[in-house]
This record gives sequence, structure tokens and C-alpha cells, in this order.
Amino acid sequence: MVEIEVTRRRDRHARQLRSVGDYNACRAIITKKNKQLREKLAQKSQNSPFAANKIKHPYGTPMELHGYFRSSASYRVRIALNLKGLEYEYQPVNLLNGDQRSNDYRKLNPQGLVPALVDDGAVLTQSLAIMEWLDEKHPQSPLLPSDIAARARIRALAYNVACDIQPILNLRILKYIQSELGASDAQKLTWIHHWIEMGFSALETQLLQTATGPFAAGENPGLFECCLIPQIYNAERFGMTLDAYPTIHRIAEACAVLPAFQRAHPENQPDSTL
Ligand SMILES: N[C@@H](CCC(=O)N[C@@H](CS)C(=O)NCC(=O)O)C(=O)O
Repeated sequence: MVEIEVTRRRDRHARQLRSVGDYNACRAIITKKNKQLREKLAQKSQNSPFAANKIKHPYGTPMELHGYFRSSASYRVRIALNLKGLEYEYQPVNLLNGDQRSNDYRKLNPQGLVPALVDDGAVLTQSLAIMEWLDEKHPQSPLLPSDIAARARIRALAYNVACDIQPILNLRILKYIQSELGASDAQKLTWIHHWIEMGFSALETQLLQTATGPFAAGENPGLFECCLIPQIYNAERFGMTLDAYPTIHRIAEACAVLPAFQRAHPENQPDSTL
């Protein structure tokens, strides 16, 4: 009980700091919290640094997720796996070293992009396709609503992030605009902010058009939140805030307290350098 109260007080303090714009102090609290979480999880399993991802798998064979701690597409799939309580083994692919372009990795995904999921011999790529595969195969904690119109709406929100925001901010695009087109660091940042702002403004309006509960589809997070939270992480990494997007902010806060999202956080991955 005491521990829960301390945690709540710390979270409240972090929120207060963020609301007054003291992002460094807020980040320091969150970093400390995540470090403690990591230590706790590591204690639970003496042998494995992947304790965070060891959840009992109903069929015995763990899936293999090839990803990178900071990759937002990998982060989406980690959240989806955690929401469904599925065990998986994490295989880091270091994007900064170019491991995604190695011959070995291209055998899994000829696109040279993470994530890839190996499940029962099947190799799956594209995070949205992977999440829908998981949803069809493991119907517990559905990622999509049962109503057809609600499903289409959630897909549209998720695609806004996954098809129209993230792809133009991907590492290879950023590298290209700098190395081939000569963009400076400042121009790169302007590019990132521009496309996230445009995407988030539309999302905010779309979310407001339909009244929801704590999450976009009502009481539970799903496909949209799997896409949104990694994009927010990315936006904040590049110095953006959610002040202009109160609904997005509210949904993010609701996700932040859930273990499925906390375990999937980049800082809690075995390959994290944070
Ligand atoms: N549409 C793909 C996007 C995958 C993607 O863009 N992955 C990024 C990381 S988030 C990547 O592997 N980037 C490597 C690179 O740009 O070289 C998906 O949803 O899986």
C-alpha cells in the first residue's frame, strides 16, 4: 500500500512538472522510475535480461520479435503483445549500426525495416499486419472493436499515425534529407515538427468528433493506442509537447499507468542505451 502511495505521489509530481513546462525535471523522475522498474523486473529473473517480456505463452513456443528499442513500429508491436499477455523473445536489431540492412536480417524482412515477428515458423513484417495477425490468432484483449463502424474509425486513426506520420520521419528518410538534400539539423527538426503537428492536429479533431471513454474506442486501449504512444514518445524526443492536443494528452496519460505500455517503453528494453 505504502509503495502504491509513493508511486502515485511520484506520478502526480511528474505530471505537475510537465504541466508547468519543466520537462527536464519530469524526465528525470520518469527515468528514475523506469530504472527502478527495470531493476525490479531483472530481480524476478536471475538469468534473463528479458524478464520484462517473459509472460507465459499459451502454446509453449515463444514468438521472436526482431526490433529496436527506439523504433516506434517495434514499440507498437511490443505494446500489442503485452496487452494480450503473450510471451515473446526479443531479438535486438541495431538500426544505428545498420543491422537492418544485413543479409541475415533481410532474409526475414527484405525491406530492411523492423519489426519482424517469427511465430510458429511464419515470418511476419509490417507492424499493422503483425498486430492484426496477433488479434486474429489471440482474440483475448481485442485490439479492434466488434462494431464494424467503430473498427473502421479505429483503423483510420491508427493509419493516420502509422501510414501518414511515422513513415516520413523514419531514420532512412531523415538520413536522406540530410545527406542527399543537404538539410541542416535545424531543418531536420523543422521537418519533424511540421509533420507531427499536422498529423496530431487532425487526430485531435478526429478524436473529438466521437465521444469516447479513456481511450479512443472506449474503455480499453487497442490498435490506435499501440500506434499513438510510440509516436508521442518520438515527438517528445524531438522536444515537442502535447499542450495543443488535450485529447491526445488525456489518452496518453491513461496509457502511461498501464503495465503493458510501461513494459513496452524503449527505456525498458534489453537493447536500450538510455
Ligand atoms: N510500415 C513499417 C515501418 C517500419 C519502419 O519504418 N521501421 C523503422 C523503425 S521505426 C526502421 O526499421 N528503420 C530503419 C531505417 O530507416 O533504416 C511498419 O509499420 O512496420
